[in-house]
Amino acid sequence: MKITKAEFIKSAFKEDDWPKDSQPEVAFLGRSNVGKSSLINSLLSVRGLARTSSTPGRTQSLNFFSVNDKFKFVDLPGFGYARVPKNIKSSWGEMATTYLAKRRQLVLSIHIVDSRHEPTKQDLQLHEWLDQSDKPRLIVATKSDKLSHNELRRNLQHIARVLDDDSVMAYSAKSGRGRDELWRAIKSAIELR
Ligand SMILES: Nc1nc2c(ncn2[C@@H]2O[C@H](COP(=O)(O)OP(=O)(O)OP(=O)(O)O)[C@@H](O)[C@H]2O)c(=O)[nH]1
Ligand SMILES: [Mg+2]
Repeated sequence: MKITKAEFIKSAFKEDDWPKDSQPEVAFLGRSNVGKSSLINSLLSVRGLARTSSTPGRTQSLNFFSVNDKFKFVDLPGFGYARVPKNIKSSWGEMATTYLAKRRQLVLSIHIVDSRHEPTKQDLQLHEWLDQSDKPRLIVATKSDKLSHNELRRNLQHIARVLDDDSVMAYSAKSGRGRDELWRAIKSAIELR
């Protein structure tokens, strides 16, 4: 995919704030600090477009990015971060699940997990939740640069088994590993719409 234009559009804290046009949207979901914003920046080759941080819980609204004036990326808040204030914590579920359930523009959900770690209870919940909606989704195991070849292979198999899904893609925002493969999947989801 050739990126000719990538820009931040807006942060949405409620449904009213969602963009009104009908362009297809790809959502990025996963545990806090797993690397959602980094993945978006890596796909778009723009450093700092989606704000990243070593402080988990950085992204607390739905952040919309426009790509090539044709489709959008949506950076969803990370779940499972214990130290965010309670009101924000409970609003994750609400904001993100409302978006996932209602958004007609959503053509693909990308569930991001850490290739080093066991999927959490919340990963399993999200996975089940996405299973029940009939929208396409895929699992991306990021930070793969932090593992040896053998560790990565083992962990990918493990994640695939635990989440009962044989299509787990390895990714690294640092090296760009998996970027072409993921773009192919995104492209076909957008075109199939
Ligand atoms: N080595 C390595 N580090 C990564 C990779 N992806 C993300 N990181 C680091 O992981 C940390 C969290 O990344 P973010 O992209 O901010 O994670 P996030 O999921 O958007 O976090 P929240 O918005 O807080 O939920 C940052 O310090 C990143 O630099 C990767 O592929 N490899
Ligand atoms: Mg983020």
